[in-house]
Amino acid sequence: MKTIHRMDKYSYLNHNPELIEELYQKYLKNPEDLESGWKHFFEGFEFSRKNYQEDDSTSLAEFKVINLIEDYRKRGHLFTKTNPVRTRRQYEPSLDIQHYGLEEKDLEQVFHAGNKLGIGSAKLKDIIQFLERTYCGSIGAEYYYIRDTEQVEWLREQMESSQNTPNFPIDRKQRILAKLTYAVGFEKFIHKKFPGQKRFSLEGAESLIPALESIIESGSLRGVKEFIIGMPHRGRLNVLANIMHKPYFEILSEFEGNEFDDEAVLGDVKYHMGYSSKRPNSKGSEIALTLSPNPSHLEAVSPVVEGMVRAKIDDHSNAITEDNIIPILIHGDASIAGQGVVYEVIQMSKLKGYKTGGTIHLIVNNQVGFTTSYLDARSSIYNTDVAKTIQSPVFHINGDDVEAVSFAVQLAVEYRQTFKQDVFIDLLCYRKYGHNEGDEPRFTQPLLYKAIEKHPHTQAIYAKKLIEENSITQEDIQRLEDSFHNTMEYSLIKSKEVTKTSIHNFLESSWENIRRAKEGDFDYSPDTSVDIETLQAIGKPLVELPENKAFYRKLVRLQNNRSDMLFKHQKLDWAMGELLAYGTLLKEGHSVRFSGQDVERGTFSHRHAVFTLEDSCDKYIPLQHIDSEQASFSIYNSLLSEYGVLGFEYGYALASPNDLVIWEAQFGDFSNGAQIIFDQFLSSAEDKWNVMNHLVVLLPHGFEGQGPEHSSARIERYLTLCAENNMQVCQPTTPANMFHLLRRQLHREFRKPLIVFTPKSLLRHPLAMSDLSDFAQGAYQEIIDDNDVQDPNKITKIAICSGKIYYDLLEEKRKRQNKEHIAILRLEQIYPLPMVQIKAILEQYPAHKELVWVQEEPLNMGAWPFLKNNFEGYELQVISRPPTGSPATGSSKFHKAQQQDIIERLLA
Ligand SMILES: Cc1ncc(C[n+]2csc(CCOP(=O)(O)OP(=O)(O)O)c2C)c(N)n1
Repeated sequence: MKTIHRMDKYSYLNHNPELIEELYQKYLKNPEDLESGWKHFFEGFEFSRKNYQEDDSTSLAEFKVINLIEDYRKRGHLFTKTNPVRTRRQYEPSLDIQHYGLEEKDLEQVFHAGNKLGIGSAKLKDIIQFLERTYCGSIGAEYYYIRDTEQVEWLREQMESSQNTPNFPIDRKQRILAKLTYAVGFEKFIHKKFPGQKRFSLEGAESLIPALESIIESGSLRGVKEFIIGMPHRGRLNVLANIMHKPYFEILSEFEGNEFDDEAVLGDVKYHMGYSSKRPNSKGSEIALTLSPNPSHLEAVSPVVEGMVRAKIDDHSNAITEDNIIPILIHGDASIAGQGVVYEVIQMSKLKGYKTGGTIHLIVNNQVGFTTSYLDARSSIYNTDVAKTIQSPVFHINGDDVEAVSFAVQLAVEYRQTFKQDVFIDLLCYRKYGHNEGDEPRFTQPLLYKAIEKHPHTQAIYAKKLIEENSITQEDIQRLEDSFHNTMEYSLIKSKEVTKTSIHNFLESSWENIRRAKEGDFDYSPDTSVDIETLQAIGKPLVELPENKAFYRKLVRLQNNRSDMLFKHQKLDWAMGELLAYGTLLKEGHSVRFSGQDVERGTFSHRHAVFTLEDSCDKYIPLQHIDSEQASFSIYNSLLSEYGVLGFEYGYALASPNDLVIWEAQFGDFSNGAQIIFDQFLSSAEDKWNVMNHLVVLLPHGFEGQGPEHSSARIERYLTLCAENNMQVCQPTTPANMFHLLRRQLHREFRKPLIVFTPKSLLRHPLAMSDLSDFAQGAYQEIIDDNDVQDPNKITKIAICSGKIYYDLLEEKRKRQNKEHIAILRLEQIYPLPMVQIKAILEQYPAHKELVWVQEEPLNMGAWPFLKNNFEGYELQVISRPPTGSPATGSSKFHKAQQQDIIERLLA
């Protein structure tokens, strides 16, 4: 239906009674056919008619008032007093009564429409005063676009019944003032004692502290036991001190730049560190708080926090549910508007694989990003407009009205707890200094900073208000300030005794029994074998489908083939290797979580971990039917995101050290969309923040003549990130080795991220099959010897390669005569480079004169650039494609010629 805009409505009201009649008839037939504004309009009309039997002209005037009320609800947020330091932009049309066909003289007129606000029949001027107070004061609410009428009604009721005006008891006011005093005092103290040191002060936005306090307090009074917070640099130290209760002296000691207490880590700057703590609420109940460590990369922590929360919800060994854990994401106004990962995270919020029962988003809106004005930072009116994609309410609040802040965030918590949806709080404030304390803001924002200079700080504004209303005395305030100052002075003295900075192991309790990796850990792989009987018992339900359900015939055939592989031929393909790895881990009590694009079936149709019924969309997941005692298996096709989803899975793994957590890229090259997570988390987090992680990343890789895209997962990039055994980079070539690799992830006493380059065409290659007995013995083979070699003493040339090219070389070598002097080894783990294992194999070939690395990637890519520098003790030559800018050719013929050339160069 054509949308009728509000301006049109007045003219309809005044000049087009026929059109109103037409709309009314439509309304009578089906109210849902009308735009919601008109629907509400006619509801009001009906209400008046039924209750007051009015004549037409009175009804028309009532309509106009109802229309005005509706517009306050819808557009009132555009006319609020929410900006503490400057006037707002002007929006047209305004809410002036003239725009509604009403006049000055109507102000004294009584309208029944007041009933819609719960104030009974009332004069128009009183109705407007009510609306101004509710919708145009310190709180601007955007909620009328929500399509779920129950939510709209609920929000309306909450806000109108209270007129969005808090009526707090004195003790709550005093608590708010105390928090504000600590927040302000903390920044001032550090500013004075450590001049010139970066701290990304919260000054100008100190009401963030009472806001968080109110979220935590009201959440915990509604049963919430745990909050996991993600936030950027700004105000982080203040949050650590005044919300997380990290001791002041510890924070102050960090300004000394001491070395870290753990020599094995490099550490990070103080405003990136994570922290976990337990503290009581006002009634003494314990609340667990975690602040995730985060990199400088704004918003990168958002998906990570969501993943952590979800892992806790999924873990059935605790009592955590969506009801009692809340993720809190704190954003900057520039970063929430500009960073695409925010959108990715928000799109996850209602998906079954990723939802966390609603996130509280808190925006520290200081109206500037570094030096950039909000006018250059977004096209949307509000920084929070992304909220509308998921129909979340947004509260824009004047940060100087700290009671309004406390009140609105409490409402946000209640909304989250009632509807389990995301909610946004846009805290309008300012930034006292430049981007950091040493940065000159007047270079770029002279006018804004003139206003800020003259502006009293939030605590002074609130203290004045409380004194004026006799809630507190000037002496009380002085005492509060002095006492806080003394605490800080004492903490400063104590901080001087600290000689080393301790890196807190956040989420410590989950990681209790897991040690850090040490020297020698990678010289071998642990036994990960499973005996044949157990493999077949676990495998049986994996190769079957329920009798009473109908499946597409090709799927039935697939399962029959799998059954034959397992029981008849005892020779398994890649998919079976993978499924048995998951199955055996599940049986051992490790939950498995797997997500990525199209992972349920698998991009290359090899996995089929999920079977869709033929006559419905129901799904059957064999890995969930292994045993009544098994751990949980979940697999989710993800939204089309890399950055957000990888960040989520990284966070999930952080909070679940005993689960196998896997993310698979559709093709390996797409993983660069998530580069920030690889750089800032997976490869470096252990060094920076002393946190381990064991996320498995599967990246399909291999040069198969399919063009420049999808051939290379960029092995070289991962290898440049490797040092100090920070992560594992592997490329297994057999199903059994993949099985052992996945199992190894949880069969060691420490945890490390695992990047696996996985096959595409090799998934169905007849040579890339493994005997069942290979699963029943041994461990992950970091390097695989050449089993074709008859007499090791005759080997003069050794080729080492990795991945699919092995099979190309093998097939060609077998075809040719007189190649018995060449051995082909497979490097299945490129990092940590298994030199101990490599040496042991090379020593078996005493006559070898030539050692050559063969790769299908161009010379400037693949493992070669890494091996050239790290293959110590041997002279290694190389055969590869020539160096190129693009990873692979778009011509399948040229691809074949290049591949053949590589083979020739080895075998000629
Ligand atoms: C992804 C990313 N790009 C650039 C930067 C550099 N940077 C640091 S702070 C900042 C401005 C952030 O503005 P806003 O989100 O409004 O937060 P504020 O600093 O104003 O609190 C920028 C661009 C960054 N940290 N992360």
